[in-house]
Amino acid sequence: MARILKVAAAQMGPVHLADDRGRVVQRLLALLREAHATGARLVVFPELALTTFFPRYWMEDQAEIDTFFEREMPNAATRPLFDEARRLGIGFYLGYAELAAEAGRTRRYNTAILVAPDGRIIGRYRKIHLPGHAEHLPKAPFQHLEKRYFDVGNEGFKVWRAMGGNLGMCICNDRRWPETFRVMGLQDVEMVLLGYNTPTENIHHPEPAHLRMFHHLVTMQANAYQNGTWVVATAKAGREDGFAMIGGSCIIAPTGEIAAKAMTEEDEVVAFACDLDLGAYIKRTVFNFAKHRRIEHYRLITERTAAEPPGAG
Ligand code: CDT
Repeated sequence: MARILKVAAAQMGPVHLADDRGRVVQRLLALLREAHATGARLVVFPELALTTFFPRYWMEDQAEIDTFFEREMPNAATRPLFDEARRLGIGFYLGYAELAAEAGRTRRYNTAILVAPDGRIIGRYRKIHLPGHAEHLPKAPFQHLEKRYFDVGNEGFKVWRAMGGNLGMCICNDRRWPETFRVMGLQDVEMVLLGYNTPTENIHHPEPAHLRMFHHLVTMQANAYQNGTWVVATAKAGREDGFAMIGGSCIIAPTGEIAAKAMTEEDEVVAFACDLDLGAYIKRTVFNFAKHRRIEHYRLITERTAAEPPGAG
């Protein structure tokens, strides 16, 4: 029998600084219900879905920074989302800023959780490839301070057996890295869930605006195919207090083809009935890892971080 998992990417338009959690959760609830009405059993919300993309702001007061973080999940603000998802029997991925106490120390992560249709949190991913910078760049049009506000994720790239398939998670910038997908591919991932906030402008190097969407799609399409997996990618899009971010939420098939894609930069649901067995022939043939991988030639991937020209070592 075919293993069909109908999944929805629940794209959000902008969340402004002045929007409180209650208002945001009302929007998430509306998206959840719309996704459920399409027949979806799993909904993917964006990265840092509960607040504006606050790493664009330079802040020095830790108490102010911490207002963007959640100390527990669910909490009073997000409980209605968990309750409604359980009532509808629908699972979800939610990205948020997590404040955690670990071995007596406070840690801050850019986190996503996987919540089962019965309301249990069954998976957690803490973002590993933190982009941007830690120092203030006063000349830049906005900041990208993920390296200042977050610790590097400490739980690896895991895959969970859930909803009838093998589900993995990552967050935004992780999607640009083949290592992210290959580590999950080696755990036989069948669907990778990810949320993102991608500014339309690259503050590190001027480049044509169209490249932001091209790179977003080309990396995920290639990695979907090379690992025989579905990819469900959900944006927080549009102009948050005037700062523009790309849309382009999409569901990508293991063939690398785009199965469904958002049209707007607003709250929008796109859904697709994904055959979790579609990637099997790719994993059996061209990307049969057991048969074709040559790990004896891949050592540099884990031994070396920065590129070094030949003869420099
Ligand atoms: N949120 C996030 O990871 N955004 C990055 C921006 C990269 S440029 C600093 C992204 O990969 O889309």
